[in-house]
Amino acid sequence: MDIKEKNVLVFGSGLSGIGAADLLKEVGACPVIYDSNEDLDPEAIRGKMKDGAGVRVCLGQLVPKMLADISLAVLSPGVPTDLPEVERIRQQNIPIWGEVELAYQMGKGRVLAVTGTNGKTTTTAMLGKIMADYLPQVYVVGNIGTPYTSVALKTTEDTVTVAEISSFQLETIQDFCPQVSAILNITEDHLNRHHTMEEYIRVKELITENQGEDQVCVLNYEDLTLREFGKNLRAKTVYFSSLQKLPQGVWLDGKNIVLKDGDREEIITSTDRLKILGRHNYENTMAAAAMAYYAGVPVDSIRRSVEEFTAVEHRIEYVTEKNGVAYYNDSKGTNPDAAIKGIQAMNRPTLLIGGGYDKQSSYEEWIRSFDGKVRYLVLIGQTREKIRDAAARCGFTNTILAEDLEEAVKLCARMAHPGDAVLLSPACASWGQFKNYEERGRMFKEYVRALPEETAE
Ligand code: UMA
Repeated sequence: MDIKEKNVLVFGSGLSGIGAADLLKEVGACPVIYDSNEDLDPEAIRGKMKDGAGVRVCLGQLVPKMLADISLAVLSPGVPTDLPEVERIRQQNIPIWGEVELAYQMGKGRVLAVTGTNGKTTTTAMLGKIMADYLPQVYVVGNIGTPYTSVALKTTEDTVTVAEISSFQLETIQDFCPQVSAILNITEDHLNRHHTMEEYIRVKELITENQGEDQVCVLNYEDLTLREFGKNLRAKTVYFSSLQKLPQGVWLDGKNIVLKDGDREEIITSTDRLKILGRHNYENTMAAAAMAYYAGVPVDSIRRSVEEFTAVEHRIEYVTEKNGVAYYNDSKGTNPDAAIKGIQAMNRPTLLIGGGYDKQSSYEEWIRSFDGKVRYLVLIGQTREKIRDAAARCGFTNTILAEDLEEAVKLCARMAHPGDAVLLSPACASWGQFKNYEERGRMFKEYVRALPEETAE
């Protein structure tokens, strides 16, 4: 589609919206930024752009006249596709692309894309490192925090773009086609947006929709939905498994991560040599290694990179020790399944801080995974009563409701004994209390660092 001099509606004025608007302006299109939040300041929105002068900004209700001269609409990932405003755009026969599709259409070079309910950020960051250690120009983009549109015009036939792609972003792709894709796992999340598990799975699987037989899709063999899905792909399926030896693909053999491609079998590394912990992280490593291998990186180079890789911020991140208590920030534990990984990684009695925005998840499985490790569950946010009731149904009654994160940290500090851990791993999104999980994690670390150190008398 030729969008030069065309008016393009950019829905959402967050990171993705600004990235999209900048790109559109740079290619000679006319972005019109629309945001349903009428309290925003149009001047401030223009100010976030590289060159926002003269850009039309519409706030509040999306009225028909705003759509009169629009040729294309670009949705930010946070905008639900079944919103009445989006329906209105559809009724006007205006094509709708997601921000990722816009970037893909305008970008060049190879794309490697990672999706899955959990582990996406770690896998993307690790794959980004493997690729950047081997190749001169690599961009790491997407849900990880840098909008794809913000780098798309810098890409060339020789660059590689490593993208973390969420289900929100996959909903609005059209031609997006990674050379290598991966779906790490699919467990319950974002049901408020996708409504049913079937729909959530369908959307996740779109990552491989446009791939052909020269392309590769890496899937978790231990996720039964994905195991089945992999049997009928146009792309070459490569499985990884943390539980069993596979005829081909990547698997964990004791401590060794092994790759087999045809007759060639190689040990990529041993889990003892990795700086990230837990079975889920070994799975992330296997996925990243498989993707890099099929993107042409030699095993020696993959080995060096994965062994150097350290954990990403907000993912079971060690903060500090105060008065003999270790504090961990797992703010990225934004759904029950991710939070289960958080609690499983703890090897001390733990005071757990949970709760937040209600994505209509069920919490029982998370609570059952406490396994006697959680001394107190301190709850904050919209879901705090819901989680307390779910915990009571599971027989866990050591729950405390706190006003906010700061109070929760102080309560934990007061109740913790030397040798305990305090873990923020909320099983919920941060929205409503914080801008995003990063802000929640940063605030947690600030509150922890501000706790007084007791000095021996
Ligand atoms: N908006 C509307 N109407 C709506 C919804 C939102 O006008 O119905 C407006 C809001 O008023 C706001 C803007 O849209 O001004 C926000 O857009 P957005 O929610 O798409 O957020 P961005 O700042 O563009 O950030 C997005 C991703 N956010 C979401 O998917 C919710 C970021 O992922 C991503 O890092 C960024 O693009 C860059 O690619 C964050 C996230 O929470 C980390 N992702 C979810 C997750 O990981 O679970 C999917």
